[in-house]
Amino acid sequence: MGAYNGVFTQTAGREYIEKSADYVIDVATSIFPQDCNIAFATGTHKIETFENKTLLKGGSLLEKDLVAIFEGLLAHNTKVFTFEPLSDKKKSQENVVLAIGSDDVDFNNLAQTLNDLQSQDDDTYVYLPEVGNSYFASYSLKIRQSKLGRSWLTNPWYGAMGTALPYARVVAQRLKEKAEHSEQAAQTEQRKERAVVSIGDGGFHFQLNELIHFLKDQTDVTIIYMRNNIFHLGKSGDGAIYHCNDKAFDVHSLVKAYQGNSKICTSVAEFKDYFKVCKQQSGISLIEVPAKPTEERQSNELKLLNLYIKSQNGQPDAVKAWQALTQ
Ligand SMILES: Cc1ncc(C[n+]2csc(CCOP(=O)(O)OP(=O)(O)O)c2C)c(N)n1
Repeated sequence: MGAYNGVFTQTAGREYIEKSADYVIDVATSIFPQDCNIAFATGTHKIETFENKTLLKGGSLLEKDLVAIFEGLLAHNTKVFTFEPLSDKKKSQENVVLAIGSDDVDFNNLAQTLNDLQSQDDDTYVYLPEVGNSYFASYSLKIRQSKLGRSWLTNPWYGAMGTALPYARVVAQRLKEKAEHSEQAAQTEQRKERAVVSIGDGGFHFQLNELIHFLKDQTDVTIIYMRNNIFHLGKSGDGAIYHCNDKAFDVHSLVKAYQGNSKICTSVAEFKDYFKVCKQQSGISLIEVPAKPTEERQSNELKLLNLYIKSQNGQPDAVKAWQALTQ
């Protein structure tokens, strides 16, 4: 049915969940509300308040105990029904952003750009979005199964920046080990996986100490460096405190010091072409994307969140628009 996160959901399953579901088995979600993003606290997550619900909580690594329960259920002789999801084409097109080659690439089309790339590629991308605009934009990513068990990893406490590069370092190490093992075992299935970080310039700059490890370990990573020269998410003024970068900063010289490769990509087409090149390169590959902190360049998630905040602040147009979206 696709990922569900209340009003932020863009998959066809949302309508079914909100209008047709009469019973819910909630699997492995029983964690502190503070640690997750139940519709980013807008109160629009229908599962959260659903009465007729069973919560299944596992206690083993990668939910192996819950997998056993589902294997048991599949083998059980129970009456089944056919579920026909609305096809993605039939659902409302209003929020669907296309990644058009000549358009500038930015947060508004980053997820779609990556989804296009992932859908045409047999290899899996393991995404590591950093808190900031990258984190919110990452909710529209369509992910594949990874050998690691997860292909979207971010800080479990989503408020804290600072983990994307250290997580990527370990993910890249593990992917390298797994690739080496399958080579030794002469396995025919040699699908590669790639660590893909998306990160703002603010978050990147205070984790730079991690970059040396990719060189030392000879591991591979693609870093999407969303450069807007400010700490944008949560910014509430124009003070110098938000200026996390300098226009003269040359990220390419930095990447070169780590024997990596990089390029500035402005259009969606350039981004897609260079992303494919990065996948063939070893070590650090960085794509610098000039991002603009304007409303139309924000991800759908951020636009909705801003609308919610404005409606909570009582702006009449925003109140109306939010009601229309949620009723
Ligand atoms: C350790 C830490 N410090 C500060 C914050 C508050 N904070 C959340 S997002 C953000 C801005 C992120 O800026 P950047 O990495 O440049 O990404 P952008 O939002 O501009 O895309 C800040 C300062 C935080 N969440 N964690």
